Amino acid sequence: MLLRSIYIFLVGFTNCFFVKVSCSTSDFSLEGDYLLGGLFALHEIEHETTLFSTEATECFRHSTAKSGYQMLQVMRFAVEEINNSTTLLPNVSLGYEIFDHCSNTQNFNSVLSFISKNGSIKPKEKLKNYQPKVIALTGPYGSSKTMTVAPLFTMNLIPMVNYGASSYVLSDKHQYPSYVRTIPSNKDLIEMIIHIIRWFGWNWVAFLGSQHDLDGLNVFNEYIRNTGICLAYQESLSLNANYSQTLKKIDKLSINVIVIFALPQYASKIIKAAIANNIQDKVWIASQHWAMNQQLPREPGIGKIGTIIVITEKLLSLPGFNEFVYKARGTIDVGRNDRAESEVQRKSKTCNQDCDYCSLLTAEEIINENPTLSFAIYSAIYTIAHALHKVLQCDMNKCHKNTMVKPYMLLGEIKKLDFLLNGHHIKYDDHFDPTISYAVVLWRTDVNPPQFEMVGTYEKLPEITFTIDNSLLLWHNNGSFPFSNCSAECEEGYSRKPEGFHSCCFSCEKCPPNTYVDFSRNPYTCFPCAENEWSDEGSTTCKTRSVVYPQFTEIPSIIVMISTACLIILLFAVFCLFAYNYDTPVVKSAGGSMCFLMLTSLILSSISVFFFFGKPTSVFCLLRNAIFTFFFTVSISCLTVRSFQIVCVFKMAAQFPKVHSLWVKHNGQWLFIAFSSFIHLTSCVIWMTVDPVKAIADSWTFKDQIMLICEMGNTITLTIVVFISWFLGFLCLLFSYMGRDLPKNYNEAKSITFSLILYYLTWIAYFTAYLTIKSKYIVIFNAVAQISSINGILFSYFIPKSYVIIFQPQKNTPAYFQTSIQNYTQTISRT
Ligand SMILES: *[C@@H]1O[C@H](CO)[C@@H](O)[C@H](O)[C@H]1NC(C)=O
Ligand SMILES: *[C@@H]1O[C@H](CO)[C@@H](O)[C@H](O)[C@H]1NC(C)=O
Ligand SMILES: *[C@@H]1O[C@H](CO)[C@@H](O)[C@H](O)[C@H]1NC(C)=O
Ligand SMILES: *[C@@H]1O[C@H](CO)[C@@H](O)[C@H](O)[C@H]1NC(C)=O
Ligand SMILES: *[C@@H]1O[C@H](CO)[C@@H](O)[C@H](O)[C@H]1NC(C)=O
Ligand SMILES: *[C@@H]1O[C@H](CO)[C@@H](O)[C@H](O)[C@H]1NC(C)=O
Ligand SMILES: CC(=O)N[C@H]1CO[C@H](CO)[C@@H](O)[C@@H]1O
Repeated sequence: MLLRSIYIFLVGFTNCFFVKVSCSTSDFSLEGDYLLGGLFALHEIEHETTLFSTEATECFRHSTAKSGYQMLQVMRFAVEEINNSTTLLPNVSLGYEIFDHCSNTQNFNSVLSFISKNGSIKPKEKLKNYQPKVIALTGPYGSSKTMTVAPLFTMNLIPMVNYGASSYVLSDKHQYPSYVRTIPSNKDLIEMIIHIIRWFGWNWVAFLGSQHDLDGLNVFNEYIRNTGICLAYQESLSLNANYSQTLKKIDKLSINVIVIFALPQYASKIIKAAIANNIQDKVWIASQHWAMNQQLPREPGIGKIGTIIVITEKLLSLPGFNEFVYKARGTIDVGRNDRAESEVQRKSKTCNQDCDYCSLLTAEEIINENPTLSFAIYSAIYTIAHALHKVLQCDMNKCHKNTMVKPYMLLGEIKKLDFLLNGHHIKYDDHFDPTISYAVVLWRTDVNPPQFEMVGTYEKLPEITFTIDNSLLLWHNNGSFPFSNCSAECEEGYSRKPEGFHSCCFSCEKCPPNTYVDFSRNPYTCFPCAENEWSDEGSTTCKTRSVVYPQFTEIPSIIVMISTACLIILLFAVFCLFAYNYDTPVVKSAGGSMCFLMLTSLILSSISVFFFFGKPTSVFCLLRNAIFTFFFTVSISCLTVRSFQIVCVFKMAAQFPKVHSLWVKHNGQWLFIAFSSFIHLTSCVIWMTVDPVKAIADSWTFKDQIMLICEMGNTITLTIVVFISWFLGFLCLLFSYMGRDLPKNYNEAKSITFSLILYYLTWIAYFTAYLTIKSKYIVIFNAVAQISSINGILFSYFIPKSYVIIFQPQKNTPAYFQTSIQNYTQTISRT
């Protein structure tokens, strides 16, 4: 940078003294109390020659740029308006010096002239004493040209109020302290482009920048982070790049949205290449550099390439400008006549500048040029004027003209400015960037002549508001909305599965059952549902499961409970009946006191049925199963002993009298009951402690329900428990079978067999159902199995005896029993 500056300096110096500037009246200069500088590109250099050549560029040798001349006229218009104004700078006149600045590196005489004082430059002069020729300047056009010359102005804090350099590097006030601009920086433009892309929901875009404007691409890459936009293709083009190859690549990648962030000469090459290569139906988003280009929309075949959306500052017309141009042309026309007469005279008119085409342009040609930057130039001049107004402490009528005006003073005032210009707020932020509103403009290439139609706006102040009127947009393919995503969005209930490098490219997968996908949370994951929730395949939410268990109030529960209550009442009644008739032979033959143990056990085991209903808890689970099993087994062991004793009395007493007497002496029946009950109780305790039954929530049987059930505990211990009671039952069956030919009133073979078979069958049925049927009502089967087991014993064993006690008292006498025993003994001895 330093070397370059020194080089520029030297080249400039030499030029400065050779090109002697002295002009009276022309488009390029105006006398005034205070001079402003203006740098406009009236010519365009197609190919810059190498830097290290000592020759200064002569702009007029290069191709013309009519828009530059129009910009120059805008500046002149603004200055004249300010001069005419009686309030802004009363009795103070502004003048200007304007130069054609066409080269990035090789025409600095203008710049050096601006910073010189009375024809010479004193680089080491103090800021306070420094009084260059111009108090401020506007221009040049383009970021790289600006960056090249900026050091010469920023060195002495001469305000550069720029209308045409948008690089965001220039916002850095450490490097460019005196750089002010009236056009948006690239950062703002890129933000705006991203807003457009997001508005239409595209995520697969290409970005074409130019080598001169690298920061557009950098800013774009930085700002699309976290927006979901994928930059599918990017390239910074040089003027002699192979454009058709680039466009073909873009087409191959199915990118339908192309951002062109480049100066007009690049843009027109791209658009022309697109037309030549038959690239069709794309959306082109244009940066403001070429937004309002006048030639491109007239290009034949441009309608085919798709829709062109451009962003630009809100187009603010300059009232009075057209009249100004017409008037100015009138005077120049006179000058042209003069020219015919005297070549020398013409030279002196344009003086420092050679601009042949300038004086040949008609007023219409000037007015019809690209108006994009007009307001930027206009507001740049007004910004300087308002700052000067403050520095000179002007009021409505007069200014303190004897105040010394130094450039750095203007800069300080510009920072604080806030004024209305044509109803538009002019204000600068901390980076000297303007707070501006933009317009989204559609190129109507379908009409003749082509038109620019405003379809949306973007305001930065007071807050960012962005609107597009979708109904105004005419899309290229018969109005159907253009698609530019790498992958189409997944359907509801499908999650994305990444494919390749870009986050926008994915395939879709249906979420499995009991998971859901929530795009606002993470579109790439199927989240599992919570424990108490469920979902079908391909869901976006989970539904709550219903919690089910047999409730007290349900009909089946009520029926079961009522019948259990009846059963208990009946058992209790039998208990009372037997107690009342304790001394009768029927009760004695039925086992006497043992009957009360049996009945009590049966009553207790019936009570367990009530624990099947209501919300299961671990206590309920324990009570419903363990109590029943234990007490019912006690009853069975009583029955077993009972059958055994009958067989004993009648058969063994005769054959093994010693054994019988031992049995009687030691209360064998109670010992047996106590023993078997103890064994069973132990097994029950083991069952309950090794792996206690507990209430669990079954969420796997039904997808939409949680069944509250009791787990059956350890299978082995459970089997032992069941086996003991079943084995006792089996013994009972065996003994009653042995005593099947005993006297009728002692013979319980049939009833015991019946009750035990019923017991086995109901439990086999229950276990079968338990293994096959899945329902909350399965526990009711369990309860029914318990009730019927109890009923079996009650109805086959106790009810017939009760019947005899109540209705056949004649059979309930010792005499009757004696008779039947005698009959039996006779029968036995006969056989
Ligand atoms: C400035 O004033 C002159 C004379 O009063 C008038 O002819 C001219 O149009 C004015 N210019 C502008 C830009 O208002
Ligand atoms: C305008 O300025 C000139 C000198 O530049 C001065 O002679 C004249 O009095 C001023 N007029 C007013 C109204 O201030
Ligand atoms: C400008 O320079 C010329 C000679 O080149 C000299 O006569 C004149 O006094 C100088 N003016 C100022 C204001 O220094
Ligand atoms: C651009 O590349 C294509 C091949 O992709 C080639 O055919 C064409 O000649 C090239 N054009 C230029 C100007 O280099
Ligand atoms: C647009 O519509 C016209 C007729 O309405 C049809 O001929 C043409 O193929 C359509 N173009 C597209 C891209 O759909
Ligand atoms: C394209 O992707 C964006 C998100 O990146 C999304 O909002 C939009 O709906 C998608 N468009 C289509 C048509 O799938
Ligand atoms: C060229 C031009 O418009 N000059 C004007 C500058 O302003 C003064 C008044 O402030 C006019 O008298 C000039 O005509």
